Amino acid sequence: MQKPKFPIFVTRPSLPDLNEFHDQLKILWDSKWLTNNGAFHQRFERELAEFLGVKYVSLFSNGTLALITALQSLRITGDVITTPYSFVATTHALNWNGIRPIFCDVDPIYGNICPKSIESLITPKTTAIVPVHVYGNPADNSELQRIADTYGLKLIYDAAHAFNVRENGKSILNYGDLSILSFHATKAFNTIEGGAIICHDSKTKSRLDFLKNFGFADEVTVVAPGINAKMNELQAAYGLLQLKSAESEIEKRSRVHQLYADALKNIKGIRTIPIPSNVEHNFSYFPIFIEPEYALSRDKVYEEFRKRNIIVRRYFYPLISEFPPYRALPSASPDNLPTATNLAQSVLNLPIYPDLSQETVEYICHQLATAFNS
Ligand code: T4K
Repeated sequence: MQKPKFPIFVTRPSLPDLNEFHDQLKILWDSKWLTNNGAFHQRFERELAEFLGVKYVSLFSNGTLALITALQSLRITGDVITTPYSFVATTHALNWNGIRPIFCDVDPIYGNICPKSIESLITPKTTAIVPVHVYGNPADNSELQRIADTYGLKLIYDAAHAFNVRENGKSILNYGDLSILSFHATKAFNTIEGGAIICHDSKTKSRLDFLKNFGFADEVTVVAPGINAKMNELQAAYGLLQLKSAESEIEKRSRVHQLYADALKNIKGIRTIPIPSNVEHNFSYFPIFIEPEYALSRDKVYEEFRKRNIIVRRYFYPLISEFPPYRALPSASPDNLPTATNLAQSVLNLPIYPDLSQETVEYICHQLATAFNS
């Protein structure tokens, strides 16, 4: 088995057929309608909602602005309970709304916010919970909804990783008050940059549409201090083409996932995340956890892979609670977050994308199996 000649990145985006995209561009050039709820945008919102099995989609220019706007739309203030084991945008979106994040520990298997730890963090200032379906693995949604209902809290999901993930045949994007998606180039479904808010009724959809367009309800009416977070026509046209291959791309990812799962299952000190039988996954990430019994430390494994042109990543290390804007918060103390701290110190994300070759996956697994001795 040969070291790859070129860097193998943690992910590579799938792109639509260039000729088909060119045909769409011709329509765009002729219409000269480039943004602000154009024909592609309207069609993409409808087709995406149907594809995902949700009622309403409001498209956004990226997932971060979608989350910032989702929190605005529900007028969330005060304290919000969230997870430190995520991409930093989850907490930044709270910060941009003047909300104080309250970090909660996570479960040791999936790395999702741990409902058992939430209740003791609730105070009169708590207004909402912002969980993340980390790596696309569904959070404990029924328990999160029970807590939200009991304490009168809003539930807004950062579902940036959860494109088309289903539980018992239904989209997990239907849980809670709102869910946000990211269509960044590194995601299982991309529109280069992009995102969306999933909501369950037409009034909320209208409000989100106003908010992402400066708060305009019509030419002369501004109903809220909105922002500019619209997806443009070029990306919507690209997204429509991406939808055509979304299922087959996920299917290709599932094959890569299975190769890893089979090859790594008996390596002492390497833990992977199981997928429950009632979950249809999107296979967007392949995290492994390097446990103390493994021959090398996580950071040594990270370095050894890089020496061999395998550009692994440590999603999510450091924890968000360790970054300077947040580390002085009382809830950021590692003593409050033992499981999240442990996961962040042991995680490594292996490359996964639709056309990653079997040979490369075998090379990666062989390196892990032999502790880089071959
Ligand atoms: N919530 C969660 C839970 C999230 O994970 C994210 C984003 C958000 C919210 C916010 O959504 P957005 O506002 O981004 O829509 C990446 C992404 O930039 C970020 O979108 C993502 N999460 C995060 C987990 O990962 P980096 O800094 O690791 O990306 P980068 O540029 O190092 O790319 C990783 C690898 O991907 C590269 O080594 C090569 C490959 N790549 C990347 C790009 C951009 C390509 O092959 N082509 C490309 O165009 O953050």
